[in-house]
Amino acid sequence: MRIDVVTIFPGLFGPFLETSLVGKARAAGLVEIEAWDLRDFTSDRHRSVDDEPYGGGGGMVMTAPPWLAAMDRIGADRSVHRILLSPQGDRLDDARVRKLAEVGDLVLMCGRYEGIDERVRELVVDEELSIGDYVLNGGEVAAMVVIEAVCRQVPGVVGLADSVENESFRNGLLDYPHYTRPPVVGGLSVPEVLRSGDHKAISEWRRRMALRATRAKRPDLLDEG
Ligand code: 9D3
Repeated sequence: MRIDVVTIFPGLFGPFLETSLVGKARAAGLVEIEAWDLRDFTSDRHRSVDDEPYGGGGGMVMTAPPWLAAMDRIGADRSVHRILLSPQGDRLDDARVRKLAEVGDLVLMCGRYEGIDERVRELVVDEELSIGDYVLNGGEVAAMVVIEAVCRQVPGVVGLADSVENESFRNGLLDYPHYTRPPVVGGLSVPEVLRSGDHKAISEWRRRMALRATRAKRPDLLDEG
């Protein structure tokens, strides 16, 4: 799995790519991720990436040439799947994440300002994704969401394949409640069954609690299943 990110803020990705599961996956050579600076693909003295919109109106629009130059270079030697993160995109969900993990070579394009010149979309974008109905300042945080979710699906990244398999959304249910030491916190005890050593009873209790949580908070997940 290789992921290239193109952004005017490559610095945002530094610690993110080095920390936790994503950092370990890279260190283990399971995923290769690189953040490119869009301004490195400009050809003017000011390295500008935006201009005023044709037709007027407020705000600025990202110009096409740096994007086209970046897409010419990234993936020139191989076949890549180019994803534009944008509020107009299809909503990201677990099914889409699993599909992306199977693609292999992804390029994540992070927009800023009011948006990108429409011709970039027409010429080089394969897929457009949003992470939800709220306004972000640009695609960078959304790209991190895609990276983290996709990396988890790469075989070997999550130590036990089993834990991905049993994960929330995979079985269509929300998670059951978790407890660890100490046994009493603020007067609240750990449910007795979890300390019983009865693995069958524990597993039944967890299933029951997962169903209860799903019914209460996300009944839509039960309808679909
Ligand atoms: C306030 C500006 N909006 C006018 C209707 C349009 C707009 C343009 C650019 C709103 C947000 C953005 C920047 N957002 C993204 O690039 C973005 C995003 C998001 O805002 N929400 C959820 N997913 C994504 S993916 C990329």
